[in-house]
Parts: sequence; C-alpha cells; structure tokens
Amino acid sequence: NPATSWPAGKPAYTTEYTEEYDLSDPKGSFEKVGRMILQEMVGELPGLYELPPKEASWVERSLEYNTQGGKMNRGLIVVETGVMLLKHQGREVTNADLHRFAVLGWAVEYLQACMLMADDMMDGSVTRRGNPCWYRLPEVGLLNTNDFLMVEMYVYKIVKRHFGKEQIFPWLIDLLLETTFQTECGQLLDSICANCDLEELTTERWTLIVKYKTAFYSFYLPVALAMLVTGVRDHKAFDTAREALLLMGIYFQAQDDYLDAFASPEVLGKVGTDIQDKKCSWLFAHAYHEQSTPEAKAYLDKHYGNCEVGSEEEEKIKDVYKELGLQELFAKYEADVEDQLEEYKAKVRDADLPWSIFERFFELIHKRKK
Ligand code: GPP
Ligand code: MG
Ligand code: MG
Ligand code: MG
Repeated sequence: NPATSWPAGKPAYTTEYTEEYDLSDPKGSFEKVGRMILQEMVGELPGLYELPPKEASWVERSLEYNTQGGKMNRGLIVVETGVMLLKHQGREVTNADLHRFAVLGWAVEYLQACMLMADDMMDGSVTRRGNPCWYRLPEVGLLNTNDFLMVEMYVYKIVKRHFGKEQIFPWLIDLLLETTFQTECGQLLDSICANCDLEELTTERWTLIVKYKTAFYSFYLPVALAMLVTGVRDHKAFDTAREALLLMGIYFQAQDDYLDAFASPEVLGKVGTDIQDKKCSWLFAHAYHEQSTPEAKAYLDKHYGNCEVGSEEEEKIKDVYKELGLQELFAKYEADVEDQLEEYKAKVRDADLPWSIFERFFELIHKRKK
C-alpha cells in the first residue's frame, strides 16, 4: 500500500514459523505464540513509530496486563477448530497451519482484551482476572481509553503481519470489524438499561443484549475464523455454525450473569456489579418478569440499581433470587440448552461440519464455575 508503506521496513510480515507447535501442550504452545506476537508488536514501536523507551514499555505493560492471564478459551478454540476442520477435509496439519490458527486465536484474545478494558470502565468494575482493572491503576485512569484503542488496533496489526499478503485478508478483517460492531450494538443495549424502567428489562431484551454483546465475538468469531482460514466457503456451513454457536454464546452469558451474583470473587477473579449497575441480567429478568411475587417486585423496585457493592440490599436481592427459585430455574434452562443443542447435530452434519467442534466448545463451558 503506497499510503502506509513508510518508514522503511513497514509493513513487516511473518510467513514462516521455525518454532515447533506442540499439540500435546495446547496451552503452552498457544502461550508461546502469544509471546512471539507480543514481541513482534512491541518490537516495532521504536523503529516504525518513533516511540521512546518509556512509552514503548507502557504499551508492553498494558499488553501484558490485559491480554495475558485469562482462560484463553476463545483463542484455544480457534486452534482446535482449525485442526478438526483440516482433519475433516482429509488434509494434513502442518506446523505453519497450527501457528496460523494460534495467531488468529490471539487476534480474538486481543479483541476480547480491548472489550474488557472498555467494559470494566463502563461497568465501574473493580477487579478482572484476579487483579485490579487496568483503568483502576492510579497511573492509568482515563488513559485506559487510549490503551484499549491501541489493543483494538493490535488485533488488525497482528492479522496484517501474518495474513496481510493472503487473499483472505480482507475477509478476515471484515469478519473482525463486523463482529466488533455487533458487540458494540450489544454493549449499547446493555448500557442503556441504566436509563430504562425495570418493566423494560425483560427476558426478550436480555436475549437480544447477550446475543450481540457476547455470543458473536465469543462463539461465532473463533469458529468462523478457523473456517475461513481452512478454506470453508459454503454459506450454509457458516449459517449453521452461527445458529448453534449463538445458542451456546447466549447460555455462556447466562452463566456469566448467574456467576455475577452467586460465585465467589476469589474463584471468579472479578467482583459482580450487575445489581448496582441495574443490568438486564438473566437473574433479574427472570426474577422480575417470570417468577415474580408482589413482595419481590416491590423490593426490586426499591433497591435494584440503587444500592452499593457489598451492601445489605445487594445481599437481600440475591436472597430474593434464591427464594424465587432461580437456581432451580437456571438448572432447567441449562438442561433445555443441552437438548436444543442436540437438535443441531443432524444440521451440522448436513452442512458438512464436524460435530466435534460444537461438542468440544460446549464441553469447555458446560456447568462452568468461573
Ligand atoms: C460482557 O458483559 C460483554 C462484553 C465484555 C462486551 C463489551 C463490549 C464493548 C463494546 C466494550 P459483562 O459486563 O457482563 O462482562 P463481565 O461480567 O466480564 O464484566
Ligand atoms: Mg462488565
Ligand atoms: Mg458490561
Ligand atoms: Mg457479567
């Protein structure tokens, strides 16, 4: 590109991978690729962007802090899906293939990191992955905004460095951009709840929110990237995968909402904020609209979105959830999702996709405790 190929050395590409990707150590190998990417990205800051050491180190620290230390499910699933697809197609899995899957996995992890950095500031959260949220560090504060924008751009720099010369490059970028926009629509729906009447926070609204804010980027995106890079081009395959993955993604956010109230912060690595933030969470929507009693409704009217973190009112709202039988209802919803997913088995086979992708992804999240 004549407009951006400046200064000399830019753009830099990586097309060969000398390290061995060891599939018997999926996490370790994935993390190694993560280190390589981090070094590539930080390494070019002084030369190509004239960043002095202090600022280059700032970026490095921000990337370390915000992109590492998660469960890495989204990233790892790109590698696993890629391998399953190649095998399904009767092709061999090369070392380069594995590295390319892992690079796309890291693109998803970086996208996730930037979303979380922005989300934590919007939700007023305190901790993330067992550490203070980045924006809460005294030296960071509002600089968080620039830091998460940089992490977002790194998504595209990573993909450009490793896929920039390939035909599918525009498709990969388009998928990432489209998914980001879907997530932003979801975040808008989620955030506007603060200005809604509790009457409006229905289970229908909940489904719409979580489909957009979570399911596309966490479930469809990793699988769709693996499909694109292994040569799947059939619309029906993407449509079928999307349907099944959105179902799982919606369930995943139901779990997130459930754990927000009922998991211990030590296990979860974050302190729940949904009650203070007046979120249209799975628990609230069901408590207020599906399972309600007049007393419960009156209490929620008075205190939901109108109490402090760790306050007596917050605890009482959790008791109300329990009294209304939401823990049992959640178990029932979970069983329904399992049944619904089974129904996709035939469709997935019909779309010439390996069912193992969906089975594996579901296994990773099913009945999770964190
Ligand atoms: C998770 O919601 C949703 C996101 C992280 C998407 C954010 C989207 C942006 C465009 C910034 P959550 O707030 O329930 O997640 P958590 O419980 O992890 O804070
Ligand atoms: Mg949040
Ligand atoms: Mg949020
Ligand atoms: Mg949450």
